[in-house]
Amino acid sequence: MTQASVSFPAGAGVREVQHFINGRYVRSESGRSFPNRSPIDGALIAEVHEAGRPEVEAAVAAARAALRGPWGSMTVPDRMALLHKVADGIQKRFDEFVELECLDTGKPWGDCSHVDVPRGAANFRVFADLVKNIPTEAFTMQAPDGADVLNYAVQVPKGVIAVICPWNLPLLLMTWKVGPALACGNTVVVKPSEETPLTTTLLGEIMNEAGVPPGVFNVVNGFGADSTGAFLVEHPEVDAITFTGETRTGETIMSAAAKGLRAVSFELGGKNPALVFADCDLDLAIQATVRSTFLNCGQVCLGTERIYVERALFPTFVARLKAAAEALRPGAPKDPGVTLGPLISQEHRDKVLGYYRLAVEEGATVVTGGGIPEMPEALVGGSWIEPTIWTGLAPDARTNREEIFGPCCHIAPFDTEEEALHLANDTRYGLASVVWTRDLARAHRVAGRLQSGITWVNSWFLRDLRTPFGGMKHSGIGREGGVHSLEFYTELRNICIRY
Ligand code: NAD
Ligand code: 6OD
Repeated sequence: MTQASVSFPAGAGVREVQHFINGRYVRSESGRSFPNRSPIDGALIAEVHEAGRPEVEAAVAAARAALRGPWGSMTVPDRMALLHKVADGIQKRFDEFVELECLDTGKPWGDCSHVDVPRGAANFRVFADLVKNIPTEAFTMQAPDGADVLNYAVQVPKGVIAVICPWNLPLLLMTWKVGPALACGNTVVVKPSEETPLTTTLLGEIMNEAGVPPGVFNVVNGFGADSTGAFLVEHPEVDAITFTGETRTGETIMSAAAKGLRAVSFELGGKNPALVFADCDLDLAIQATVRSTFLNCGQVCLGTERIYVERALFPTFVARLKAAAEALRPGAPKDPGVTLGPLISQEHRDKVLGYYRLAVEEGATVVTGGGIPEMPEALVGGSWIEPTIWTGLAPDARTNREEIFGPCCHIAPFDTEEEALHLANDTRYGLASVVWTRDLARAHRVAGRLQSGITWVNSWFLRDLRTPFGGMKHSGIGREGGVHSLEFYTELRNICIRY
């Protein structure tokens, strides 16, 4: 593997992950760092510098200054050309990004090279192309004295954007925000998850290689509460905050954002339902539900944790999903045939195993899984866990109501469309839902009544990046994607000229 030259200077095989501020990699003034361990075997993969207030201060100051520099006066075509160069840079070092993302998350190489890294590049291209083609509103009118008037709207950057990211799709979710933020002319300070700092930090090199001016893209590494994340969102020179993570963290960040009345965009948790009607294409439904429940070891916010199946199909569906779950092969990212990685950390595994125990206490029948798989000796230190399916729980069981964020789901039967809708919507979350049916009229009817930001019919995790993305209820605030991202990352100004 190519060792990244600047961000991870090799030191006895363990990377040193620094911050990326004003176009340079820097260490923490305090010398404080924390270990980054592989979820595959628990091995130490990096020492990560923890940004204190001085580093956050420097990053925000650099981002503020960059708004006044060449970046601020760059033409839109030039800015968009730079963002395409960033995408090219990710593609040029594709394998390095895949390697680092796999190292940090433990996910299978195939998943990372088909989903995470291609989307990392696409997130720059899509928004660069979109911004170039965005129209503006303009009206001509007459003033009372008959003078001509041109009244039009212009979009200007919001300023310095704090980007706070989770660990499940580190590069994909970070660039999903950084791409549009930069396309709109803002500057960013990114705080990757403490669990997954590698690809975000590497992106600094790509920015420099592409010629993005210093200070436009900054990275501060560290923890959330009482650490880097909190220092960043509290910083008065941050103009807006975009965050992906847990609903509870969103509440904390929202109170920090209240000071100074900063805008927020939140992509939060979910407890997503799938409704499977007896007339569905069962092969397709099983194939996609295995992905929606177990992809990334169940650590996808759009993943399915509650499945409702029309009673006639219930036993067959349960048996088919069980067989498919048991066919998943856990293992290291590059091992041939591996389809399941570990959970992100031992701490997260403890949380998920807590739910595995709770489900049994709440009266669940364990259809499959429920524990820790036997792994080869070299991998026993990893945070491996069995894909798990339950039946038999009451709708108000905590297992059925709280986001687990692991490779698990509960399957329950339903008798009528109305009942299925009631069960699906009976949650405080509203991120995603899936409907499986061949009946087009039903598809429209049910999709229209589901309370979630996105509903997939006969598919999952498929969408045009120009469409809105976000959650209802406790799953988010605002929408990103296409012009909706541009709404968040710009201020819309009204200019009225009498001439
Ligand atoms: P998390 O909320 O624990 O952490 C997310 C980020 O916030 C991390 O970088 C963390 O350090 C930081 N953070 C924590 N406390 C903070 C504070 N007080 N101030 C500032 N920053 C703080 O989430 P996670 O465990 O990393 O990710 C999993 C969660 O993310 C799940 O709930 C999942 O559903 C959600 N998620 C949602 C989406 C979506 O699109 N809706 C996408 C991915 C993940
Ligand atoms: O595809 C995306 O843009 C997106 N935000 C996906 C979120 C996945 C959650 O884990």
